[in-house]
Amino acid sequence: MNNFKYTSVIVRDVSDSLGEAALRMDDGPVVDMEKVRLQHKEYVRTVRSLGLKIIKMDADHSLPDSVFVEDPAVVIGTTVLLPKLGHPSRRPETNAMQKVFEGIPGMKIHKMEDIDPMATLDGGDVLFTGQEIFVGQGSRTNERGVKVLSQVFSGFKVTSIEVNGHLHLKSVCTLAADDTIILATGDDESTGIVKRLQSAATGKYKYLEVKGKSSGANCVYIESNDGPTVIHQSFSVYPQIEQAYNSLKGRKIAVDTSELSKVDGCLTCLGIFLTI
Ligand code: CIR
Repeated sequence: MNNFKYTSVIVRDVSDSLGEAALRMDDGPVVDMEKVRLQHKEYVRTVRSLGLKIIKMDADHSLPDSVFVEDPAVVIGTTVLLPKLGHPSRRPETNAMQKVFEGIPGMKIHKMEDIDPMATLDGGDVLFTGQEIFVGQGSRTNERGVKVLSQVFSGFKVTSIEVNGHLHLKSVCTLAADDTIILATGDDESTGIVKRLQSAATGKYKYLEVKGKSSGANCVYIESNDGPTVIHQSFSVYPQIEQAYNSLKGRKIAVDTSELSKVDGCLTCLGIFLTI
């Protein structure tokens, strides 16, 4: 299976209500919507430049967090899980997502709510390494959500990792190459998450650690026609990540989405990558 040989990506235009109403873990600086739109455009332009077809969903201004398409769908190959999102305000996001997948021939769609109405999960908690699936269990994903994920993706070993102090598992641990996981260990909580993942892992991985303030370590790993590529955050905004990414082989492209980080968005959350 060519797990990361992507052909297309689902993205969604930015909601006008993001700045005012998106969920955020901390009250912080005001979001500059013009900057958000420019950064999102640059992300889409970069992914397109890698030869991927863009499947663009219209913005929904009643759903402030809907640009973060990673959360309302988990896709491996032709199997799609539409989760019941952990936060109630985001749950309607799966409706438009379902329509998109119904329009793609060959996709097998599973709705979490039909399997277990009490289960919740966000796609940001799901780290697929090609060898196994790790799933963060914390504020958004519950034990029943983990169980449904294991049932739907029964061909893979699924291991739950307790996540505290951070929004999602992928806020701390992301795939940076087909055998490499980048780990952010900037605080006690992330160090704990990383330790739990490393001791539960059964696949063979290299680990790359980002010390100091951990935000910005999250990246997107893509095998396009041009070979493996990592899209990471800008070194000038997040100097603490530079050493780790410089030690990675292959092509690296920086895309600055730091304005979205004000509402806890990272790079993986902006796209759903498809191999079909
Ligand atoms: C939320 O709290 O749900 C959004 N403001 C941020 C979601 C980011 N999602 C992701 O990294 N997968």
